[in-house]
This record gives sequence, C-alpha cells and structure tokens, in this order.
Amino acid sequence: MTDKNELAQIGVVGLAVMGSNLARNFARNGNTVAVYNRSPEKTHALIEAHGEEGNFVPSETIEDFVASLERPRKAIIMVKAGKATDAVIDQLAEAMDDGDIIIDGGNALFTDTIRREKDVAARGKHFVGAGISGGEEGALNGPAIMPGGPKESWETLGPILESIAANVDGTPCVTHIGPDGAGHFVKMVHNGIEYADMQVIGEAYQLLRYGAGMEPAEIAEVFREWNSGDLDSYLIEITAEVLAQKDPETGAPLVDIIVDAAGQKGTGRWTAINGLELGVPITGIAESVFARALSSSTAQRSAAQEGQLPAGTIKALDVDKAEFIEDVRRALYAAKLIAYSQGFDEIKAGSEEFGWDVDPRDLATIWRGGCIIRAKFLDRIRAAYDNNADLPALILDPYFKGELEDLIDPWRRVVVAATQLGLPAPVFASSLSYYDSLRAERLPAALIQGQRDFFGAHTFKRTDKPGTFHIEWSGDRSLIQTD
Ligand code: NBP
Repeated sequence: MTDKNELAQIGVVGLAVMGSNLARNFARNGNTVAVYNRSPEKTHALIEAHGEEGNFVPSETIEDFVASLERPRKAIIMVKAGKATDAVIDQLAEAMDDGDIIIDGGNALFTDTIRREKDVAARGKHFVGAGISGGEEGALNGPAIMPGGPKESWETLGPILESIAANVDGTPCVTHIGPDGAGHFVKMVHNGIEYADMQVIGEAYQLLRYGAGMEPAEIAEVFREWNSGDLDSYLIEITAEVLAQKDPETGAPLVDIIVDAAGQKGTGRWTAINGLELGVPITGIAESVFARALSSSTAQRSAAQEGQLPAGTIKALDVDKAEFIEDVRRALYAAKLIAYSQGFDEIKAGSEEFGWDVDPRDLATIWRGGCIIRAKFLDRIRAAYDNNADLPALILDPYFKGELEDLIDPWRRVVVAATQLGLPAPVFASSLSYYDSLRAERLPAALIQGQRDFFGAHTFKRTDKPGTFHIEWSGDRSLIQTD
C-alpha cells in the first residue's frame, strides 16, 4: 500500500539489496516508511514487487522524500559506503531541519563516522552511524543493529529500530553503543571476528578433508553434530549446508567446484589495521585477513605449486579418525575463543582511546541474534562480563579457563598434526602461540630490548630495580642509568 499524503515514521535512502530489505522490514512491522533511490527504477521495482507488505511512501526527489517524513525526521542511508554516503548526507542535511536525524546504516569506516558526526552536528542535525549486521536476510527478517551517535538520538530512534531488529528471548538485538563512531567501530570488529570465525571453521574443514581424508558430505554431518554443542552457531550451521551441497551442473561437491580464492570488502582489513594502530594483538583476525589475501594470490600460488616447494620428509601422523575429529572440534573451539577474546580486547582499547564507554555486555547480548556471528557461546561471554566487567581478557574468565583445561591438549595435538601433515592452519597455530605468549613467564622481548639498546641506545628497564638503563656497547660495556 502506498499513500503520498501519509507522513512516514522513518525513511530509507538507497534501495539496493540492503536498503530495500530494510525498508520492507520497517513496513512489515507496522511503520510507514518513506523510500528514495537515486535512480527511480529501484524505487518503482520495490513498490511493484512488495508494496503490499505495508505502508510505503515513495519519492523521486530527495526534497519530496524529506517532506514525506514526520518530525523529527529520521532517514537511514543504505548506499555504497564512501563518497556516495557523503553525497547523500550533504543532500539530506541541506533539505532537513534542525534536530532531524540522519542515520548511516552502511559499512562506514568509523573515522569517517566521527568526521561526519562533527560536520552534521555543526549543521544542526543529528548523525548516527549504525552498524547493521546480518546481510540481506538479516535486513529483511531482523538484523543486529549497532547505533552510535548522540544518546538523545537513541531516545527517538530506539523504539523504531527495536521494531525491526532480531529478538532473542524477548531482548531486541539493538542498543545504543556509544557516541559518534562507536557503532561503526563495533560493527567493524564484529566483522573482523567474523573473518576469524570463518577461517577457523575453514581450517577445521581443511584438516578433516586432507588430513583425515573425509569427503565433504561426511564432514557436513560432523559440522551438523558440532552445531548441537558448544559450537552451536549460525556459521557452523551454514557450513554444514555448504558442504552438503552438490553442484547442480556436475553433481560434484559444490565446495570442490568453487574457486578457492576468498574475497573481502575491507572490514576485516580495517579491524586488523586498527588493531595494529591501537597496539592490540588481534592475531586471529589479522591472520584471517592474510589467509584470504594469500588464497587470492593466484600467480604466486600457482608458481609455488608448479615450482614444487619442498614439502619435507616427515611422515604424516597415524591418527585415529574419531579421536582426530574430536581434537579438531576442540582446536576450533579454542581458536575461536581466542579470536573473540582478542576482538573484545580491541573494542575495549578503542573505547578507551575514543572515550566511548562501550559496555562489552551489550555486544554479547545484541550479537546473539540477527548477525553473522550469532552463537550460543555469546551467552557465556555475556555471563563472563556480568561476573566481572573489568576482565583483563575474556579467556581469563573462570568458565572459559575451565573450558581451556579441556581444549589445550587437543589444540596442541592438532597444531602438531597440521604441521606434520604440511597442512596450513594459520589461525589454529598462531592463536596457540598467542596463548602461550600470554602464559609465558619470560618472553624474548628482553632480548629484543637488548638488541634495541645495542644498535640504537633505546635503553631498557631492569627486573631488579627501577630506572632506565643503557650499556656502553661500543665502549667499556659499563652500565649507565639514564633516568
Ligand atoms: P551497494 O553497496 O551495492 O550500493 C548501491 C546503492 O548505492 C544503490 O542504491 C545506488 O543507487 C546507491 N548509490 C551509489 Br552506488 N552512489 C550513489 C550516490 N552518489 N548518490 C546516491 N545513491 C548512490 O548496496 P547494498 O549492497 O545494498 O549495501 C548498502 C550498504 O549496506 C553498503 O554500505 C554496504 O556496505 C552495507 N552492508 C551490506 C551488506 C550486504 O550483505 N550486502 C551487509 C551489511 C552492510 P543507484 O541505484 O542509483 O545506483
């Protein structure tokens, strides 16, 4: 149904797959929704195909679109992230009145959101950068939404966003994350965790396929079973679906037909870059981004295969298949735990750096539904931060420490097996090194400090007394206290 005279509670600009599904979601949930797309064909197509799902108010100019919104106006931008977003913000800010709210629901870089929030606030309007997770299916049936921006905008926006968000146990998967770029920052790290979660699942598959010699359909059954335990999650569920799928053309397992070069749109890379900038070791996420890059290094990979880099002579392990499968399950759980722990570390560091006061419990709550990393496991994360909001690291929570007791030996065995089999398991292996680094009483950082002092007089601290010291390396090698 469309009615040009009815004022809309919310508007959506950009009606490609995400925007049109979000608009339908608003309409299906009883909101009158204004819709506008730069090229009117998409607006017409939406109304023609889905106009009966609720109340839509279509417009062909941004001015008509703005005029069709009730005050304070609320418009969500769902256009290609980047320049298009800036162009639409400018048009909306021009046409809107003071106090109106512009929401960017695209995958914006959080530093752009911080800049945009300042610019839009200077023009008298509110700007909310909102991370929206769940892909096109989530946009239609209930995404997880992570809005940042001014708290007062949340008072107005909250109820309408709650009406379309996913819902778990009566709790909507949306809450105000924090000021300016907090929402998009958290969405970025969510995507980084998603990269790591997908990569560890991929590594488990690789080991079962080429280590245990199992066929995709058989591995699909294993994943189905895993989905009823600690690993219960959307990603494990769809992994079973993908592995069970046959290619409709050839009848071969689809996974064997798909080119093994993973794509990316950049949010994982941003998460890794930001981790480097903040000095937070998000090794699982960074390795996952590198793993996708390596998979797409087609020329290098084919030269390495053709040139036959030596594989070594160590014989494969003789493992019991059932035990190996269970070990891989536990290694996957452990590596996943590390990736989440590191992701939450990054959120904590970002929140401190930018003064956002993000509550990790909110994330564990809203990520339980709608989003790609939704998992049973998030209830445990929520409980961990409920018990201790200042946990130094997620893996130090008593429940997860207990889990690690049972995971550590299988995890080590799997990394050894992968190494001996010559199978890549970058996140399984690097997460284990991260874990052992955290546990280590002494790290080689002492030696690195010595080297730095040797070549650059960078000084060092002593374990036995306060102060800053230097050795006269090129002189008599005496100790000098510099501070
Ligand atoms: P796209 O990212 O493919 O963007 C297409 C839309 O942007 C069209 O409506 C297009 O209008 C509009 N647009 C462009 Br391009 N340049 C414009 C300009 N200068 N002025 C006005 N409109 C312009 O759409 P999408 O895949 O639906 O994603 C929308 C946003 O949601 C993106 O930021 C994306 O990163 C984010 N997101 C996507 C997913 C997903 O699963 N796809 C998930 C989560 C978030 P036109 O029709 O006139 O060309």
